[in-house]
Amino acid sequence: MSEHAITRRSFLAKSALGAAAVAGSGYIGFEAWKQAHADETGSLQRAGHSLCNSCSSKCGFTAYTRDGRLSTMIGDPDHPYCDGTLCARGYGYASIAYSEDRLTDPLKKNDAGEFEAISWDQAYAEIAEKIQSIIGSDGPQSLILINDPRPSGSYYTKRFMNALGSANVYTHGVSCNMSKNSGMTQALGAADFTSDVANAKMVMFLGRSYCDGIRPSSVHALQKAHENGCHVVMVDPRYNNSMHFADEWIPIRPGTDLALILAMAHVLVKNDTYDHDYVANYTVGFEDWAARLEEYDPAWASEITGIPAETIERLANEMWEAAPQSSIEQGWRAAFGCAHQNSGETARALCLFNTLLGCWGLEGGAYFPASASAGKLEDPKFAAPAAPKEKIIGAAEYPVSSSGMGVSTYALSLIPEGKVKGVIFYQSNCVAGYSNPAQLHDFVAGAELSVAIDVQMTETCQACQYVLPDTSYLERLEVPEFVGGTVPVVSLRDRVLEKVHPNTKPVDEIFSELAEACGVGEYFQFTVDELADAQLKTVGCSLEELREEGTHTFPEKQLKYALKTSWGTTDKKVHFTSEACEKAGFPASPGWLEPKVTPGSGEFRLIGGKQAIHTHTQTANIPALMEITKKYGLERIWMNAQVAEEMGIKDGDEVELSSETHTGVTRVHVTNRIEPTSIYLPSHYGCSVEDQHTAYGVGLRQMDFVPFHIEPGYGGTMSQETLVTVKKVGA
Ligand SMILES: Nc1nc2c(c(=O)[nH]1)N[C@H]1C(S)=C(S)[C@@H](COP(=O)(O)OP(=O)(O)OC[C@H]3O[C@@H](n4cnc5c(=O)[nH]c(N)nc54)[C@H](O)[C@@H]3O)O[C@H]1N2
Ligand SMILES: Nc1nc2c(c(=O)[nH]1)N[C@H]1C(S)=C(S)[C@@H](COP(=O)(O)OP(=O)(O)OC[C@H]3O[C@@H](n4cnc5c(=O)[nH]c(N)nc54)[C@H](O)[C@@H]3O)O[C@H]1N2
Ligand code: SF4
Ligand SMILES: [Mo]
Repeated sequence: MSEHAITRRSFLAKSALGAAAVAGSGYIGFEAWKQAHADETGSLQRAGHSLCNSCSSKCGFTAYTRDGRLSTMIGDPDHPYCDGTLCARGYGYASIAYSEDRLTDPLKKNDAGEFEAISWDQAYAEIAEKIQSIIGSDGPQSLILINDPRPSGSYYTKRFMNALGSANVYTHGVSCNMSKNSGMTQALGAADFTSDVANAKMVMFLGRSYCDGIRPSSVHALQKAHENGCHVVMVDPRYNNSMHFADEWIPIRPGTDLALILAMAHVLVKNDTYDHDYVANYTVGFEDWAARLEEYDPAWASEITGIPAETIERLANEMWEAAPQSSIEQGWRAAFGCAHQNSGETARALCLFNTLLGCWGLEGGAYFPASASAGKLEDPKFAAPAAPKEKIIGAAEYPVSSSGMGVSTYALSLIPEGKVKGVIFYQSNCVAGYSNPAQLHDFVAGAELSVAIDVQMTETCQACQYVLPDTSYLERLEVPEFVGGTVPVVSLRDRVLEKVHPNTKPVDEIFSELAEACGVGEYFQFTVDELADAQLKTVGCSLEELREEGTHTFPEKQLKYALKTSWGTTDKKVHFTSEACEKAGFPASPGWLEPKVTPGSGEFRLIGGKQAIHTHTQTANIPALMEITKKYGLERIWMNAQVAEEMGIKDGDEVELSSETHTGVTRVHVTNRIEPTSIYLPSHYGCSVEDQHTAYGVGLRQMDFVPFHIEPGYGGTMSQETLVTVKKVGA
């Protein structure tokens, strides 16, 4: 245990974060919970197992009801992401089932722009007629579907669109991690490695905060790293909440992480301190990068990043001294998931830097999780529709983007010219979050057909002609979810509550019935129960067994540490150079690429970031979570204290925030916890839908301040390529 771990932990034990983290190291089992609530447990019933739907981690838990109402949830000890603890959002979001703002009936927009309830039959018939008419006139490729991948969502949306003949199924990737994953794929032929932080000697985080952008198992790993004396470095324009478990804060100017990586790589190559064997045996193109790196010394990077040259040099040397038990963590969203013009190239460089450390696959280095998946289903009723002949729209225009996620915003931008005519959204608030909301609204509103399937009225629903009400996640069984980890698992989202609103329908029914109406019902001649059972039988389990077990582990597939020597690229090597990148207009190996915009005098770069108690746009309407926002003024923007003083702005002042696209008024939090060229706007606020009675009008929405634009080659939304000014209201 490192020296300061003791003092920090005793401090932490008093804080909410500490309570969660400490609980995480020895999870609170049901027996302990029952004892603590002994006098209330009269009619408490195990209602079944489910998966949280408050974020993409989909943590597993067992649900308990009292008199049919959800009473408590106990996180699975063996779920790779949950690791025994749910986060505050997991508990808070469960109340969505009972939200007064739930959608209860299918809706159609009338000529006055107001929604009216219609029957399911009418909704299916009208939507199907429009789908068929669009296919008849323009072909199936003029239909697109955008979804946030969830177990049943991923299965049914793809099946439905492919049955119609369209390849255009998009995720939320453009505004999450698509650029990062695409850059990594260019270097490694794979994305999504895991830094083994709990066992590492040194880990560097580039704008990834486990204690803000929460996944419980990651928080636990970081706590362990800290206790084990790992040297944890947070490179972030903000002193984020993961600093509780870190040793150093390295404030950096947003959008400049690529310069930092290039300079650290320069130091290793110049000093000849890199893993020669690994580079010689398992990589190609090193010489090209080594030559390119010559110009990127720490003094050069210091000018760009604002980090002293000595610090860059020291960090590079320390990473090498700790190697191979060191790595740069892969990041997720804010810094280079989709943020800047250089996001994809930053991710590519990051992988190449880790390659110099020789850390791949080793304990304390960076590994790819073990995985499990369902086998092929033999019963012909599950046979998939033929794969569409054409590629997803955007693959040609953004050639190094990950086609599995797709450039949804580009596809939407083809609506005005008539190349895309119909759009369906499933569990996606695209309009509020994927790029500039006003522009996205106009695109969607101009479509010949637009449908949103959601649980509450959102900005995306408002832009559509039809809105279909899904059940809440607690009221439906879904396709089993296979999750990778050190021990991979399969886990079940099941019905743990009776339907709260009788006229809502679960996702599997909606797509199966809509398929029937569209004339492609032959691909949906099974229930989700039958599908789940058939999938589980391919891995030696069954629906009945998983209903009991909740999360089923595959211990025989447990991860074994071993140097990774074979990669997913064509020649199975790590690629320091990429032909695809070169064709897309980038250098063969990563070099410096400036962000699109750089602040001048009086301007700031607007950065976003998660808060531990909210998810994207979907939890702001949960009263218990919004209560916390209001109590602590969490919707405020952050401004550097010295800059604020120079501008005569005080903590709590009302300020006007303006960019080229939007102006809004909010309060300011003046703090030393942010570097001077950045303004931080928390990601979860600014809901503009009056029907969300709790969320409406609180705070500002980050994406309003960002113009509609797309990262060249990689297709990301460039969510932080915008400049803002700040003015005290009344000044
Ligand atoms: N509480 C909560 N947890 C979540 C989610 C959620 O919505 N809420 N969503 C989940 C999902 S889908 C995702 S993608 C992840 C996101 O997880 P993260 O990527 O960790 O999320 P962010 O908070 O957006 O960004 C992390 C940090 O990057 C910093 N940053 C911003 N710009 C830069 C930059 O240019 N360089 C550097 N070095 N740092 C920068 C921000 O200040 C912030 O502290 O979180 C997951 N977990
Ligand atoms: N403003 C803003 N924009 C963002 C982010 C942010 O934090 N703020 N985060 C970015 C990131 S990292 C990501 S991953 C993406 C995420 O983008 P999305 O995946 O679109 O996430 P949300 O914005 O939370 O919207 C989720 C939608 O699903 C709905 N929903 C919830 N439960 C159900 C259900 O059971 N069934 C159905 N049918 N719908 C349901 C919610 O009501 C909400 O409208 O957004 C990105 N853009
Ligand atoms: S991290 Fe929190 S919100 Fe996300 S799935 Fe797990 S418990 Fe739910
Ligand atoms: Mo995300």
